[in-house]
Amino acid sequence: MDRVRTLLGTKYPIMQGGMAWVATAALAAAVSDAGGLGIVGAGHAPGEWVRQEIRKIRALTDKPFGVNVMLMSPAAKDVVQVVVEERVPVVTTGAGSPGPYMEAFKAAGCKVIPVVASVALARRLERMGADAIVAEGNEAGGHIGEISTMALVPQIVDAVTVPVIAAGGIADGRGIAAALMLGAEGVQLGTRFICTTECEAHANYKEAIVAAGDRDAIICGASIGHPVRALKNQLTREIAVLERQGADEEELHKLGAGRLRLAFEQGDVHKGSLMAGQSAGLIKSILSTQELMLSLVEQTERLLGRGIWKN
Ligand code: TUI
Repeated sequence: MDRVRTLLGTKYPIMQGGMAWVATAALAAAVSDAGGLGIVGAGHAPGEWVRQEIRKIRALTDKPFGVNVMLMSPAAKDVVQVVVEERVPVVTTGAGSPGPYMEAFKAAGCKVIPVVASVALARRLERMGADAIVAEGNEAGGHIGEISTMALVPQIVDAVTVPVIAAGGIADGRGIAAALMLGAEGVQLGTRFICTTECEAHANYKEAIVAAGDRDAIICGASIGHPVRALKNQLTREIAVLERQGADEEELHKLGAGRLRLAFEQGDVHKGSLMAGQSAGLIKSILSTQELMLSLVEQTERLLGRGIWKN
């Protein structure tokens, strides 16, 4: 467990997911201040937006933080350049392989923690110098793989020697304790951090997660090979109709474009994309990041013993 705290330079081995739009400097700074690793999600944003967020977080906290590079973004290369120039302490990546950028990250002294959904990619990235691996099960929100957290985490733990951080379906101390039992040495939570006061998402988005039940976070886009988990609403129903009609990638992308922003900024819970994981059904409150972090730590310690994260 201490390998992850040492690598991140944090009090707790708890990371906040680098969610597109949702994970701004305000949220990331609050998580880092509370003893976790806050992460700015670059999503599809241009490099210069990411630079501004890095400067904001540095003005808000002196604690370590990370940036998530979404590799499917057309701006990914520019974002990588900014991350390297700014010497961001921790870089996580998603939706692809960061292989081509690995050397640049390492040369800038960034710790690289790719998010993966398969054993094969975890192995490949360890060979390329990844400092740790986030094993993300398909309970997670947003762009996901095919394997559940319960099955994926121990298989990646067995396949690599670097520390593994579990993600997908975790929203409380029970989930954290379970992940540690599977051999993970840290955890990453996304959806749970949306429901915090410091998260800048529209209140309607947060309240939709709090109101969600066990079957509300569904998968869209699997027919074109880009499965995305989001809360069921008018948008997901329209996408499902198009998918049943055999719509191609272009049509589906046209329908999906700009919808996360619509949810985040306007709070449009009907036409917006309310990306969220299956843990939405577990989340019943909007807390301050500090309160949330303390309750996660308290619950985990109650299960696994006081003082597991002393010092
Ligand atoms: O990346 C994520 N989750 C995301 S990215 C995102 S942005 C977006 N916006 C609109 C539409 C679609 C996406 C929202 N959520 N999680 C990490 C993750 N990476 N999960 C799965 C993967 C993954 C999948 C395939 C990583 C690599 C991969 O293949 C790489 C290869 O080349 O083998």
